[in-house]
Amino acid sequence: MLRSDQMDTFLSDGYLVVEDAFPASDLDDLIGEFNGSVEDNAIEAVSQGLVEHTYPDEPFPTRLARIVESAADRFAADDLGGLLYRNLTGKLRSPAMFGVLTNPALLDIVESVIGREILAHPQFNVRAKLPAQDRTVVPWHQDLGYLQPDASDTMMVNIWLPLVDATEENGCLEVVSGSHRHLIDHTHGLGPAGNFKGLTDEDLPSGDHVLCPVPKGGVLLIQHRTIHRSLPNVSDHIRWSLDIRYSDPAMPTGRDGVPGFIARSNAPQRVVTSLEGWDALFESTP
Ligand SMILES: O=C(O)CCC(=O)C(=O)O
Repeated sequence: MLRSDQMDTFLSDGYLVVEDAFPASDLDDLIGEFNGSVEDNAIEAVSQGLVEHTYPDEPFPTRLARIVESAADRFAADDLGGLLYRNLTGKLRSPAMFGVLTNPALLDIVESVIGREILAHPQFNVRAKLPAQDRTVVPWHQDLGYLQPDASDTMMVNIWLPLVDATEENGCLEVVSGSHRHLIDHTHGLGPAGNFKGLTDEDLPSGDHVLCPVPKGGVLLIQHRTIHRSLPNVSDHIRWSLDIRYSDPAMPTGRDGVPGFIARSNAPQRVVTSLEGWDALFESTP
């Protein structure tokens, strides 16, 4: 649970870093899954001639980057929708991802803010942010700018958590303190690769710009109007991260037609307790 001073900061500034939210080893299963996907994808990419090497001895924080760098056509290898990123980006549904989304320590933090009825929100992302990769440098934005406006009054707890220590050098997030009180129209075509909706410097309300390095096992909490961006990764390794969200199941998610799942509730029969249960929601959604 958050302490009352942490709650006060989250509500007044619109963000909070909790450096020791859960044991870093709680991420081992997910990192294990990602290692397996990096390996499987690399073997297939070598057999297709897309890349030269699988780099089996390279550790998790660098392996995918070394593999991509080995490609003769780096642009093709670095296609975020392509083979090397299969099961490594976006809205991945897997056993370990379900495990992180239902991590009791994370749900305790969320419960401190929105109470015991908790929906794991349908909008979430796995991100592998490689060094010197323009397409993963995210410009200033509010998450609400990416949701339908009916979610405007839904209190959300947006949790950003790194799978390696996130630093200024490898592209941690930066927030505008107090910006959660504003709602600002977003513009298409921003970011160094022009691939994101976002806000220009001129759009920003006043408020301190605060860099938010987060160690592995820690989290950055923001709200759905908190203005934030991610910095370029100028390190030699990948900044792996998840951004996941939680909200009150009784309130609009801003993602009509995409199911979230009940992760905690006073009515135990409502709680989804397995990946299969989460998958089943997609089968029953028209
Ligand atoms: O992880 C990143 O680089 C960007 C994350 C972000 O902007 C978000 O979670 O809304």
